[in-house]
Amino acid sequence: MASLRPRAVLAVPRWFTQRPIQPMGLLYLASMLRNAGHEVRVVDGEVDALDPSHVADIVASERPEFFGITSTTAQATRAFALAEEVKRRTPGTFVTLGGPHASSLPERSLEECGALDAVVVGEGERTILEIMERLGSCASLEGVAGTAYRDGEEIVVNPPRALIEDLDTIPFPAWDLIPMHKYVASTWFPNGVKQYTNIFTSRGCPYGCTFCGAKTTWTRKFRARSPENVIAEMEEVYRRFGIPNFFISDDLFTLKRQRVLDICTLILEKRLPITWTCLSRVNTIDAEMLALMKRAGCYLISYGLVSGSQTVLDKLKKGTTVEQGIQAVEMTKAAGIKVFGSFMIGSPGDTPETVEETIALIRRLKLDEVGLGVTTAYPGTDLFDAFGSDAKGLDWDKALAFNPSAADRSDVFLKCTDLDDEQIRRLFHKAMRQSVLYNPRLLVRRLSHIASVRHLGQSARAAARIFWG
Ligand code: B12
Ligand code: SF4
Repeated sequence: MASLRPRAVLAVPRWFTQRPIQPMGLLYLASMLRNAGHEVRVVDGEVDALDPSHVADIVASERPEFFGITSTTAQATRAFALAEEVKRRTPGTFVTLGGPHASSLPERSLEECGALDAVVVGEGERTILEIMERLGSCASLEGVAGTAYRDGEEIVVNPPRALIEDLDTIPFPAWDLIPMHKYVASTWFPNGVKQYTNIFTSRGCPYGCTFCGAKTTWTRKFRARSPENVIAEMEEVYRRFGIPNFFISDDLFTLKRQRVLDICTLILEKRLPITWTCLSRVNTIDAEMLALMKRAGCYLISYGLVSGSQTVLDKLKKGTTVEQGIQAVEMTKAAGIKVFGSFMIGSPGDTPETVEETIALIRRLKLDEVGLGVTTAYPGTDLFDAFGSDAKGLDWDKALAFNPSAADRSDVFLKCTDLDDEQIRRLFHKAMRQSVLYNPRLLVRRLSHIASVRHLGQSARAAARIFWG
């Protein structure tokens, strides 16, 4: 007899990232659904280059009860287009959006995309199970915490869902549902490393940087998995897929010192031959900790250095100093760990002079990798509340303004500075040029990590835009 259980298809909309990243949110949801006995399929439209019509074909053939899309703000227009196509082809399927964009703007998402039956706000693992139960009994989403839904012409917003207290209770991501070999490692890993896996050992960050949207999904509460549970996941990935490289994508992996030491000690005790990278914050590390991290396989640490101007750091409520940033970089290099530094141009308080301070800092630090962005008021951030919440008719497709790898992005999306667009463009390109020109090692690293003809083309176009406008 055919199963009467509801089935789900979860999808990432096609986009244009240089290197697609495993859709961790969907993989967690999928493993949760499977554990509860539901059949589930994950479609990564980005890694498999699937347009909405292709994904809609898959959904039409599967005829699932539930179709869920994940999306950041930069992907929202594509996510809406995908929802419309699926709804048009398979009207009986319940169509939902989750992820940072829906969590930041639930009502607006339902208003802007008529094909969405509901959106999920925040942590999704328990919410999706409850939605599936409701769909199974044909009931509405009335009272389902962490959702907003359409009830006739009305949009109903339910109360938020309580966070999962013990992260160890969440099953490991369902990696077997995606083509793991297609996710290619970047300069965040040693040359020659082809594959890697994302891993989250904690959720949330207590700090209050005004440009950050992490609080939308996780609140400011920090929750962590036990070191044993983290190591068990690493061992499983290594055993099942032969992948010994991990990108610890936690908002702030190094927040709890003892926990980091415990994880490193376990890696060493188990003699796991792994390489890993992580995201950190300059006031949460010290020499002893870095030395152990290095011994346990840490290859690179990414710091949000943000600006060379203390005034700008303070305006962004970064809560760290330029000097702490310099010391953290030096300490990390001294431990033999590579450093990725992220900077932003066009923040509140930025003037041509403060941007020059940022450029001077980038030149001085001679980082192994530099990430540069134009400060953008993304939904879910304090900056959005200050600069963007009243803006009407925003084109989410432009939310990656000035990202040099994004084709034809030349206007600033929701800027938060007095600098005009032309000044931002000029200073941004100058910072890009100088971060490379004064640091030839960085150029060599980037060239040696070019992964495909598509990637080569994107990189060449980006370089042309930076060097010749
Ligand atoms: C890894 C990462 C990336 C990767 C991959 C992005 C991707 N699309 O997966 C890379 C490096 C490419 C990247 C790039 C960018 N990123 Co990014 N990134 C992250 C990071 C650190 C982790 C994402 C993740 O995997 N989280 C873990 C999983 C478990 O969480 P999740 O995806 O949110 O899923 C949970 C819930 O949201 C929900 N859920 C999610 N989807 C769905 C779907 C359904 C149907 C349901 C029911 C539930 C549900 O359930 C899941 C489990 O609880 C987050 C920070 C963060 N705190 O999440 C930033 C973050 C998502 N990125 C952000 C930004 C701004 C960007 C960029 C625009 C930066 C830039 N200027 O270039 C680009 C845009 C890229 C894009 N494709 O849109 C912002 C998003 C803000 C916003 N409103 O969009 C975040 C929140 C960072 C921040 N702290 O502000 N990013
Ligand atoms: S930018 Fe980093 S340190 Fe600041 S709030 Fe976000 S995750 Fe925390």
